[in-house]
Amino acid sequence: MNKRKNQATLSAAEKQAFVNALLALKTTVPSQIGLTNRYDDYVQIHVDSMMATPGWAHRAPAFGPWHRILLRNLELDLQAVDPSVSLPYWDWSVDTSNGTVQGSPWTDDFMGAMPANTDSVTSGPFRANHLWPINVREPGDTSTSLTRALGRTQFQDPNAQAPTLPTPANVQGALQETPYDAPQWNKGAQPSFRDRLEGWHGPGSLHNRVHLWVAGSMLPSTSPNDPIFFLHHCNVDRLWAEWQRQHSALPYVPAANTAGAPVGHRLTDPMQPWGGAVTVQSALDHHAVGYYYDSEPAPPGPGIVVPLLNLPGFGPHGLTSLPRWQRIVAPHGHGHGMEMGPMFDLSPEDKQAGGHDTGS
Ligand code: CU1
Ligand code: CU1
Repeated sequence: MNKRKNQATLSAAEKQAFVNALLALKTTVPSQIGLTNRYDDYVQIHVDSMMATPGWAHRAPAFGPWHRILLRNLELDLQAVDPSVSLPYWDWSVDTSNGTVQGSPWTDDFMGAMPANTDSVTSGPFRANHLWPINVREPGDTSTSLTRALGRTQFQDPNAQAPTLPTPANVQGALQETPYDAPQWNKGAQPSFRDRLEGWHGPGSLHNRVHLWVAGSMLPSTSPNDPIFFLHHCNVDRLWAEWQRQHSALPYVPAANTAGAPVGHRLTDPMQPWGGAVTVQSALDHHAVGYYYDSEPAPPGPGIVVPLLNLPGFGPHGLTSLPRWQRIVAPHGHGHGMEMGPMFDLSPEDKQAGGHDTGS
């Protein structure tokens, strides 16, 4: 079975293989939905997830399952380029430096080091004017290359500054929260592990804070433009898997047919754009999806079930019928298909503390 490793432990050769596979998706593997390349398909699908009503993937229960399948699909595409590659995770509660220190992903043999006085990525494999143009953009967004703040507040959203990353205590606190989700199944639902992991409540603003800390290309709905998106979400997925292990008696909620729960987020609902056999339920056991983490015991057996493998690539489900290229995150205007407001924000607890984390 596919083993996902902590990026801090990758060898130089493993880093290079991962980077090369990403570059291949961006430069040589064709799009399956009429875009420039296969990598950009993932950016567009993430945008589309926000355009649908109800949304497919955020501020609602399927936040965990939907991103799990998106990541697995990318991982399968990477493995079609190089079977030795698997998706690494960035444990942002431990490897917190924005410099080129041991364990940092911000090095020129991996995600790229940051220069001191700009938020432009100017070195490493994803640098400007090299192999990583930003093609899928929200209207009004003119940056055609990657930008990152990495905790420097002068380059961050002035309304949601994150000088620091979530702490191990923030993570441990969130892992204690049950049940998985709760009515109203939305942003701010409590108590809800999903809502706390996403970062809408609780100390540390976990997932959201990491987007706000990296900032730049990680702020809009096109955030998968930055490959760190996938290492970030891989860690988010790992934390969900850890929560599932620690609370194995607790079911996914909402169950099928739960009144008032959004379509696409109940247990047996198909998830878009995959549809068909890719349901919320099919994503619950990550071993059945085809991988495990180096931070958990190796599961017995090959464990390959993966309905995903037998499906065609992203089909027309829901994609061609959706309006594209409309600004979704509108600081001064209206969103489309979702509530107004920034895509990511600090929790009320962290807002009160001026962007600093607020304990555990
Ligand atoms: Cu997302
Ligand atoms: Cu995210």
